Amino acid sequence: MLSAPFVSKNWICATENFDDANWVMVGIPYDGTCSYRPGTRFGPELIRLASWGLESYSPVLDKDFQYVNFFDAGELDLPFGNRDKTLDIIKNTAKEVYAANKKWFGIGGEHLVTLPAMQACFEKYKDIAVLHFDAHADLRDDYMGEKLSHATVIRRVSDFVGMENIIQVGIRSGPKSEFDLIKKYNTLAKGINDFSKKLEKIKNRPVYLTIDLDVLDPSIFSGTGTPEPGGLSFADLLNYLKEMTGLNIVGIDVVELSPHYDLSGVSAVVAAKLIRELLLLFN
Ligand SMILES: [Mn+2]
Repeated sequence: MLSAPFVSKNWICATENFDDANWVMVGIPYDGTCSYRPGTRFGPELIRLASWGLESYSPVLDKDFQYVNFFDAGELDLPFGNRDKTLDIIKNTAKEVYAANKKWFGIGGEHLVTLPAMQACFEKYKDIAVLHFDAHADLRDDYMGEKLSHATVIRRVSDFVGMENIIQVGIRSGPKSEFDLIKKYNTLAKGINDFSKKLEKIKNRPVYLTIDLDVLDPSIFSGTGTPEPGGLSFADLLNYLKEMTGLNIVGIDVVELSPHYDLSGVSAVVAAKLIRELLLLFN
């Protein structure tokens, strides 16, 4: 055996054993429908790299990441030019995770990767509720004629989950038609108190949490394809997540890091730290 230390390719603190894990982390390096600036295909590998700069202890949560039981499956090898086949591969992988009675933790990639994962989740949990953090509503019925796009993903999710089962946080950009839908179904939390009230209604149900990282303000998260000023701070976002303590979270994804738009590399670190806190909160 060689005695020098080697750096694992996997996430820091990930368990080696799939069978023992509660959560399965899957990198999904897909950015085929990005409407403005592509690059999210590089998100998962740079987040994984950034994870090695994290401490395993979170002072805010007073918990240590070493005791979180998650398996890092690595990155899916996807046929980039073929959207439908890509979505099939993601869905089948998520189905395997749910069939093994584990929870899905997807790392994008663009936001469309949420759709097949949530379809797989919905096949197992019919009464799923969805928590959606994003700067954008993603409620368009089509984007330039395309029904399947990162700009339509939550609308497609609503097709089977129902608009009344979606709670949104941080939405601050979109056409009036999207905001009319938001008002009609009262999906958008107006601050943290309203968020808590909305959570009351779903506290006994399985929940899928999808976080588009552009919900954060571009001043702390510039590495994304469609940045929107006026977003949450990291502390704001954590406060929302802490409100969710005790919920039955059965799936999570964190999407839309496009690391090369942030030359400082800070955005990948922000994403990695957020993922650590999510796993600590919902382990
Ligand atoms: Mn977005």
